[in-house]
Amino acid sequence: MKIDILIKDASQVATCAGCDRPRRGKEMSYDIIMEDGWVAISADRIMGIGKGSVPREIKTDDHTLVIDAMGKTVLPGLVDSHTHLVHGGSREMELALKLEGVPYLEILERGGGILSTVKSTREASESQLMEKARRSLDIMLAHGTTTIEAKSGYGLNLEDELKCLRAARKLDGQHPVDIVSTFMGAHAVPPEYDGKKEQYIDFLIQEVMPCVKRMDLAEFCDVFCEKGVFSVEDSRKLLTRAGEMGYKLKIHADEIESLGGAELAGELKAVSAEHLVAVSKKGLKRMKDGKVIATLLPGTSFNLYMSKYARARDMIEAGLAVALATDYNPGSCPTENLQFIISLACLKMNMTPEEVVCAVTINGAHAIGRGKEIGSLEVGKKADIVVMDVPNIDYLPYHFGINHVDKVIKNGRLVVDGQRLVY
Ligand code: IZC
Ligand code: ZN
Repeated sequence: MKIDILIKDASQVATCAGCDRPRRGKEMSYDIIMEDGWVAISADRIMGIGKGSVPREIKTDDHTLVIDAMGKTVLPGLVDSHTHLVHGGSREMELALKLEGVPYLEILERGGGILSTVKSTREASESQLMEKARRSLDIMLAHGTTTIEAKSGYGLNLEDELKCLRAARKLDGQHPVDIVSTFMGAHAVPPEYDGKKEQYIDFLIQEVMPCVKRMDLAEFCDVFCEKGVFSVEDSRKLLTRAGEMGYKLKIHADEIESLGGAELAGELKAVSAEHLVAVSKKGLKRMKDGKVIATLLPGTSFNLYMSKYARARDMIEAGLAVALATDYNPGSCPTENLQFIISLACLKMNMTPEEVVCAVTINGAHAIGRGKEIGSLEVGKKADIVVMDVPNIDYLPYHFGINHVDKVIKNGRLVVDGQRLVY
């Protein structure tokens, strides 16, 4: 077989291989790493991987790109399983309020926060939204992220939700980063439905969700279940109908207040529950029973000035599968850099480097329904691979705040070389 790319002599290869479902509890830390390894790629697939020197049957020729990864670490392309990619505008003006101590939910109550981004998003054209999102995708790719999830939820009417979802779908076709879309019309109640939340929920269920599904613009449905936004009852109604329409389910649960979103995720067997900073013990138990992935977003705690971070250790000890993501959005977490999240997860949530690597690769892939294709380095999987200029995975969280990426291979193609985009 023709080898298009051969990566050899890597000091470590984080394979994350050998488990065809999310890794739970202790599974998150064993058999993640292979010392001194190589990976062979043919077309868009991994066709060989191993330890030590490359065996003779792996035949290279003049056409093979040979990457010497001596002193470097090879990982699966990072998966950012929770982002709010497509939106207009920015919210740096909220920084001063935040510094004065005004809470996130109060800024939203005053008509700012999410609603200020809704205004900018409605004012933007589809191509303006695409150009802004494309710049973010480039930053993500340059930092080693090869697949993301992207939520709608800044349009909050039929036309503007469709505009954002179409933008994501077009970018998925045009940009090397793959995008899995989530419909999140239940992100906030828009101004035209102020005081009429029930009617807004009915509008989503009767008009928007069936239309998005018919146009095949989103695979998942998500709800911002939070005090003053959507209650557990609202979320149950929305997500139950979403499930009947064929959406897979996610839920922003117990981010700021312990409402019971995690319990609901377990009850509805959601694929994942996100945030979970204020989750109850019962919530964790229900999630375990429902095999719900815990998607943790420590960048949000960091950026919202919260002293509390999600209790990752309790979750892992309870046997849950944990994924980590940026939550990239213009308000609570304006960063595309998943490597910074890796550092926060270690330093603020006591996760080990092995657990963190698992959480941004194979578990992230399962959290967006792509665990069979990506997230680990094994024969037959898609060749989405990052070469980091670090001698081992411990170095990633340790040397924080910088970009460690040397090369990125997406779908078997070199797309980042020496930190420069080359696609
Ligand atoms: O725009 O503030 N938490 N949604 C739920 C967000 C944060 C995004 C935002
Ligand atoms: Zn979010």
